[in-house]
Amino acid sequence: MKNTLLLKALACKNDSSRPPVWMMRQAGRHLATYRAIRSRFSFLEMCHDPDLIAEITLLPLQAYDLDAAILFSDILIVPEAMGLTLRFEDHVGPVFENPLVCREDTRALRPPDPAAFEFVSKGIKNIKALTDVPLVGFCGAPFTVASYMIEGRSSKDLKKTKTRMFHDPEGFHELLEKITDRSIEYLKLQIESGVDAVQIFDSWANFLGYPQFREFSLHYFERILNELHSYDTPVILFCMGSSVFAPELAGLKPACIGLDKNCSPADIRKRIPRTVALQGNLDPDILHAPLPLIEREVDRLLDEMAGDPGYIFNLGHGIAPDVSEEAVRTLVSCVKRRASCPAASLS
Ligand code: 1CP
Repeated sequence: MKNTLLLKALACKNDSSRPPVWMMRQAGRHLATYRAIRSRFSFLEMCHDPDLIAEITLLPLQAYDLDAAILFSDILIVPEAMGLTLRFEDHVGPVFENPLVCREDTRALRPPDPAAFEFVSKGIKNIKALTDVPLVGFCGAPFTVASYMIEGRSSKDLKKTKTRMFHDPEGFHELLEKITDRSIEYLKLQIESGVDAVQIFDSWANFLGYPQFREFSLHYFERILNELHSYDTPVILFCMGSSVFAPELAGLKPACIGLDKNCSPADIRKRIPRTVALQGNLDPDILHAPLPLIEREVDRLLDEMAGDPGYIFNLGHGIAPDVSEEAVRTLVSCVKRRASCPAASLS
């Protein structure tokens, strides 16, 4: 591997004058090359085909000078392997035809099948043969994945999920346990197939109150981290809500915490051990701003975290589909410009 900047930052040992840069949802609809492939295949066809997985994962690396690739796949591949029928509708997003409405539905979920994720394993091997930048694998956090399995589609309030959680906590834990088992299996397969780091996305953790976050999300992060411990592969925990939950996440000793947009990373750093890397957290909507404003905000974040050997530049959530490639290119070149500046030390 030629570009090791991400791995150095994940180890909190990046002594270069700039942080590594990659972006959540970099391999998606904002790219013209992605949309061209998407016009020929359904989203699930793309997710299930190892050659397309590799081709799409590499698209953002061809468009921008990034320091990491993220596997092209989706968090909902896990519930699909558990027996839910998934489709992606234009203008709607993911839809499960048979969402979980009661405890019996959870008990009827399909048992583990070692061959279920073979296409992902082949996709990862294809990618690794084609690139020398680190590859980030991922899965959804059990709480976020459970919310899709219960709601059946994207939801603005997670009302069904939280009602189920409060009315039948035991049944809800039963579901979270099952998702956790399959997620561990899925991440182990990704690691054994060659990914260099993994990220767990708890995109809807911000819907949880503090005690519920501890009970219904943090506990399952801990189970996953314990299971992956022996691999030595860095694990990044990303939460919407991490600006509040970061100290709890740090207590699990992940390699890195992905921060949402609602905090100052330098403030969070004061409360997080120097052995845990921080990733984030530019507001993704800044990519809709005029280019000089994008540069100003990227510079502001770089100044804030200058000299931190465990900092990774990223957004606070994923790139929106209607962002221009010019905006993303501006962001990346602004980070790369720092390569010629001397490293400042963090006070
Ligand atoms: O129609 C299309 O072309 C599909 C668009 C698309 C893409 C490109 C979806 C549907 N998923 C993806 C890829 C994807 N999803 C990646 C690939 C790599 C990359 O980051 O570039 C990743 C990491 C995900 C993860 C994912 N899927 C999350 C967690 C991250 C986040 O953004 O919060 C979530 C919540 C999903 C569910 C999902 N899949 C797709 C959509 C539109 C959604 C979200 C729907 C919603 O807002 O509820």
